[in-house]
Amino acid sequence: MNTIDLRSDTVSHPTPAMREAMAKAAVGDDVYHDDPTVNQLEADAAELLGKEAAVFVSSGTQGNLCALLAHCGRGESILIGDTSHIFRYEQGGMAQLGGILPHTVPVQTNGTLCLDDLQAAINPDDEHMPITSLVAIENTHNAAGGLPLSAEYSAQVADFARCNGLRFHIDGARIFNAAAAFDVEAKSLAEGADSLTFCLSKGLCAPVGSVLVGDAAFIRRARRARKVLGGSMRQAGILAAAGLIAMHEMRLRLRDDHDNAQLLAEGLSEIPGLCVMSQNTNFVYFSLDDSAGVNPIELAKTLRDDHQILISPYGGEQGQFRLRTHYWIDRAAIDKVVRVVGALLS
Ligand code: TLP
Repeated sequence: MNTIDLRSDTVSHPTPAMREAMAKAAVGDDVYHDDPTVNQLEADAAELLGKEAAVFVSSGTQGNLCALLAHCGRGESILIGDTSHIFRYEQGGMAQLGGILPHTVPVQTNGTLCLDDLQAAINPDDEHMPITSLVAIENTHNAAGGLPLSAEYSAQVADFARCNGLRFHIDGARIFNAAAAFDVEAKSLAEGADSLTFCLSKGLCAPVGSVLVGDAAFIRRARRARKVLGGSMRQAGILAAAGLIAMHEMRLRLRDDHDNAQLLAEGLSEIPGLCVMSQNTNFVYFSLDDSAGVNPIELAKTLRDDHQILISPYGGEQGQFRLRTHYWIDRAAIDKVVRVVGALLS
């Protein structure tokens, strides 16, 4: 990738090792459970997250929706963060396709949901009201700036769910970033959860795919949900082969992306007129103040057109930007971004 693409970690391309493994992958018809590479990916994913079973899905959005459809019936309600990806950016699939009602609670600045808010949001046993059946959290939390949530917090939510007879789902699209940030095994962050979706296609560089894990009976229901969503795949081992490298090898280097994000944040924070708002895991947010004297949309355009640097303006004209590091952003790229942005703002 010659372009320095910091818009998201979803833009990361497959590595040469992935392309080679994809070309050589053993395949079969996965609807018959016949694809050895998919079977391997699912078995390894279940083990890595400390669950009984797993199902390979096409995206994080599909994994989350399969989970909600497998956990909840029509007319049931789930407790979910008001800035969570599931609530804000998945088209309300749970309501559109599953008749499931989101009941939102505020996401705290540290990315958590407050247990008192969750408790207060559970509907009483009253025939006027939907039955509250599930709580979902997001780790790392995208809208909270990539903040990782600890195993202790997950355990508290698991306790809360158990005491109140709720199921517990984690949107762990970037769960391995959270594990790298705390230097723990990802399974410790999933303990007590009934299900978790994680993505192979973001910082882990696989071209396509996510995995949903949970107990065997849940995964059977999730496979049915995936089928009705048109998400069953046939010789998907070609994709799973890249997924195996993502999960076993790329997961182990995510700390480098966090270190690069920190370097980027440190470099940018030296530039007058620019304020680094936050840096967590592989996310960096910055804003421009009036002294910068540059229109934020123009800045993004100049970076793209003249320097092949892609960043996401965030909040329109308000002058905020979102950057994400990943495998294809090395130290030289970080240095270049800091140098070029510094020159454009001087
Ligand atoms: N997030 C994407 C965009 O959709 C915003 C991004 O660039 O960050 N959960 C979380 C926490 C996510 O950040 C995303 C993707 C998903 C789920 C959905 O994953 P996909 O894109 O594979 O459906």
